Amino acid sequence: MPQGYIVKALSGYYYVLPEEADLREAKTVTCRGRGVFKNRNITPLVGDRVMYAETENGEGTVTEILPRTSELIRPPIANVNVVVLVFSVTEPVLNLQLLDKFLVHIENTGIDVLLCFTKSDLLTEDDDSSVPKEMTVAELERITKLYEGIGYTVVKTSSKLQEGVEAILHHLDGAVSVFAGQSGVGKSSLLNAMISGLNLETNAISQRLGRGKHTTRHVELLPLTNGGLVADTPGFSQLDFMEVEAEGLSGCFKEFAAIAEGCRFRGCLHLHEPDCKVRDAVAEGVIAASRFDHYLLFLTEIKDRKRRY
Ligand SMILES: Nc1nc2c(ncn2[C@@H]2O[C@H](COP(=O)(O)OP(=O)(O)OP(=O)(O)O)[C@@H](O)[C@H]2O)c(=O)[nH]1
Ligand SMILES: [Mg+2]
Ligand SMILES: [Zn+2]
Repeated sequence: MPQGYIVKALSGYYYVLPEEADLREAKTVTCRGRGVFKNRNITPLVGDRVMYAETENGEGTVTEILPRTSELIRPPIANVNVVVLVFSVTEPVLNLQLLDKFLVHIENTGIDVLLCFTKSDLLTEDDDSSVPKEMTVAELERITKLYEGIGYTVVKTSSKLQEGVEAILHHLDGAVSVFAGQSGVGKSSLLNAMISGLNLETNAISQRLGRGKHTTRHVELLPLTNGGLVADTPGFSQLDFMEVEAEGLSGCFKEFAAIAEGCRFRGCLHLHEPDCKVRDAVAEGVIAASRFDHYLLFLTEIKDRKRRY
């Protein structure tokens, strides 16, 4: 029985890309799910590797879902190896608290992350810029060093100038990846710059609201010519900590992990416990203050969430 990847799910149909297909042709087989899936509460996801049977009308039936290596809930997608976390240097303004929140969620899934700063063409040179929302070259450099120091790969791009596009492609070689980030940061624009002939809908940010308006509305995996698959996703601005526990939060801050092993107490929350090495590291500047501030903030959010239920 043939195998393939579900690259799109829409209105009860699964679009399956045959495994051996020439990715540049990207001819998919339109499939229905097997009847028993519904009874067993099985939902095929975009990214699923499946077995399918071809039916007489040229369509098909997904008969089996192969074991998943990962499963994301938002966006709903399976078998992702890399999340490309996309933030624009400005428009919308770079929000490090939101960036750290996304990172916590991704670290919690265990999937690799590639950090991408878009719209580098909008960086300003002057440090005492009169427009406060603008981002300077030096400031982005500082932020890049911070996240590289933690161990993340950071790529700076401009879809407008076609800058950094090759670097992104290189990092996604052969992977199943997903673009995540706020609405309007330029995810679809970057994909258009990466894949020749692609023309995803993109949209200017509403000036009045100062944020994007969710131009991309569904999840779809697009073939990269180097053999990878990449998904554009609708941007989202709200994330909650439904899946992260207070005890697990520290472990989602990558640079805390090794240091926390030196804390006197196992399960130290780095609040007021004696002999807390994480707090020491913050005082010494080894851990960035912004990261620790966000840790404390998220910890409070998690505890408040618990109280509400
Ligand atoms: N100056 C500049 N503008 C860009 C760049 N990339 C995207 N934009 C603009 O930013 C706006 C939003 O781009 P999109 O690609 O639609 O953003 P998105 O992240 O896909 O947004 P959603 O689909 O709503 O999540 C558009 O007006 C783009 O023209 C860039 O590299 N430089
Ligand atoms: Mg989009
Ligand atoms: Zn501690």
